Amino acid sequence: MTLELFPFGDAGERTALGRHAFLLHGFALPYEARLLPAIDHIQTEAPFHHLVTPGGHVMSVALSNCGRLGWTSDEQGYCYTEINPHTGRPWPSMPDVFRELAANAAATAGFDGFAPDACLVNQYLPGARLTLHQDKNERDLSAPIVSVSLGMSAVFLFGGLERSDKTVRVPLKHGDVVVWGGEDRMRYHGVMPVQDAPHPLLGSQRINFTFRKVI
Ligand code: MD3
Ligand code: FE
Repeated sequence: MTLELFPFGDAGERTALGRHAFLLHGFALPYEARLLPAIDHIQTEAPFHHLVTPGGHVMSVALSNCGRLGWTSDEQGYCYTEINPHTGRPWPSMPDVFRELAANAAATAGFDGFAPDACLVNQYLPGARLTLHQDKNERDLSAPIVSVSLGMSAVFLFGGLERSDKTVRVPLKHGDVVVWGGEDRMRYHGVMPVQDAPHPLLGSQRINFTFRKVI
């Protein structure tokens, strides 16, 4: 079963998605002018790449990373690495504007002192989707995850602690930031196939970055 939520909030508003999960509407908008060149730089240093799942499927979402650790996959499965296996170089460092945005969003949601060591940068072109999953490869599960959505809108699916639990559909728009921690940290989640409705600044793509404290 799927429930509709109604978080078409205005910038500055906050919607609670759980006891420890908050959608901060438009929270990234004041950072936009500094974020876009930073994303261009990351993309040049560490081009987007389609990971192959342990089951042998090519993911529709393309991935890059910045920060000390990057999320990638090898024959064994998924892992965090210090070296980008596709370039042989360390991941680009986390831009100051990324750190500021992540820490300020986390503090606004009640998580002081958030210092992420990894940032996954996901690129969705029209049709790309992310099936329901949990993020459980981080050693520090006490830290929240902060996610920033830019470009085309997407419908986020927010489930429970079991894959079969009902999901809530949450529209995520350009500039929205979500902070997930505490009892909501291990919830199943995913992204519905992204519709092609080009964004004035980013065109036919959605960029999402998720900040994590891995170690
Ligand atoms: C809820 N990315 O990279 S971000 C992922 O929009 C991922 O690209 C999605 O799921 C995206 O793993 C969603 C939001 C997110 C990240 C981690 C979570 C939501 C979460 C962990 C627990 C609950
Ligand atoms: Fe995830």
